[in-house]
Amino acid sequence: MGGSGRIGAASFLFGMLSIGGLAAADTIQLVSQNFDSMNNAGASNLPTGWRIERLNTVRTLGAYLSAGTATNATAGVNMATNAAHGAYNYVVADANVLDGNDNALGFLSSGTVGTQSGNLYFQLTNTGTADVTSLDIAYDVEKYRNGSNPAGYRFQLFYSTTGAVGSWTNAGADFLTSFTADANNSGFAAPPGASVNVNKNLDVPLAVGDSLYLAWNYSVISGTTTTNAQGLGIDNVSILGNTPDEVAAVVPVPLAALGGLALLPLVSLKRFIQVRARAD
Ligand SMILES: [Ca+2]
Ligand SMILES: [Ca+2]
Ligand SMILES: [Ca+2]
Repeated sequence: MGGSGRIGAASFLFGMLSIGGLAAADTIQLVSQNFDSMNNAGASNLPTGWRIERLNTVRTLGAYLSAGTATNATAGVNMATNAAHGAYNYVVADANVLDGNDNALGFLSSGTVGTQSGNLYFQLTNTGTADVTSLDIAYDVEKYRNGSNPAGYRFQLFYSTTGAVGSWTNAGADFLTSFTADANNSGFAAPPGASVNVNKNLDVPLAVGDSLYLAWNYSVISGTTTTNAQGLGIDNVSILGNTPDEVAAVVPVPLAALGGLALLPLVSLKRFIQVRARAD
């Protein structure tokens, strides 16, 4: 069949979908990660695709490829007031988890040089069959120790198409989680002492097969004094990809419009065109 027949069929479908009001954005789950499969040691490997890094400079990002693949410290219940700075595997007993422990990944600064910034990286790849036009990114920021640093501490999300030094874009206030100063540096008998859920849209596309690098930067909110830090972690990361050219409803297509393919359960105009192309 010729191209004109294809265009006619597509126009017919547009009309049908708008009349029925069936068009709806679809989403695909790209990531669901609670870190709970990690072991409970200080030196614990991160799940595939994740990297972790400590830098000597506040509010600074490095490079995905040069970051490490394991934590170097662990804490949980009653994190010590004199705990060392580091990249932490935060571990808390939880009977609902298969290995009995809920894990989260994060950092603690101190006055000692070594963890003025803590960066948690993830290489997000669209392994699906549909291009993604934007991302719904959700995660929890959990507090494992208070800190009396008057500037407070934060996690800020950044993103990059390469993961290289200097390539990072700030994801904005929607992805900034700040904690004001606490009265002390105490841990918690039942951590986390606070948990803030972030669930926002990041208006960045991700074509099939492409990668986007994400970086959660932990650091003091302002200034360069990193004593009396708060211990913060990231947990329960869920990333959905929005594919608005998908149509959730199943639309019957008349036999004539398909040239013999019969009644096709059509889930998207894009797929219809792909089917048409194969049929041709
Ligand atoms: Ca675990
Ligand atoms: Ca967890
Ligand atoms: Ca948790």
